[in-house]
Amino acid sequence: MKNISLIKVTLVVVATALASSLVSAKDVVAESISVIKPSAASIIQFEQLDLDKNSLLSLVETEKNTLIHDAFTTIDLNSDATISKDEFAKYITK
Ligand SMILES: [Ca+2]
Ligand SMILES: [Ca+2]
Repeated sequence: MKNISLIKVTLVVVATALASSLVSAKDVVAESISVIKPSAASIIQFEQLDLDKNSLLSLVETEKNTLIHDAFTTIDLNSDATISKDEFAKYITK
């Protein structure tokens, strides 16, 4: 009987170790998601502002977002009077 309970204890220890390694793996995933998050959020914001869905923001389309609107000429790197997703992402991640 002693042997069986020893095996049980061993199993519990192994299970606990496995569970904690799963938790730490989750933490790593959560960390990498939080690293990706800012640019993902910016793309969602871009798409919300892009009313005619042409993947470009005009000055009028940015009027709802004061920060973007005020920085329009700064964000518009090639000065074509529209903000592309690339220009937007570069500004947000800067
Ligand atoms: Ca647009
Ligand atoms: Ca541009």
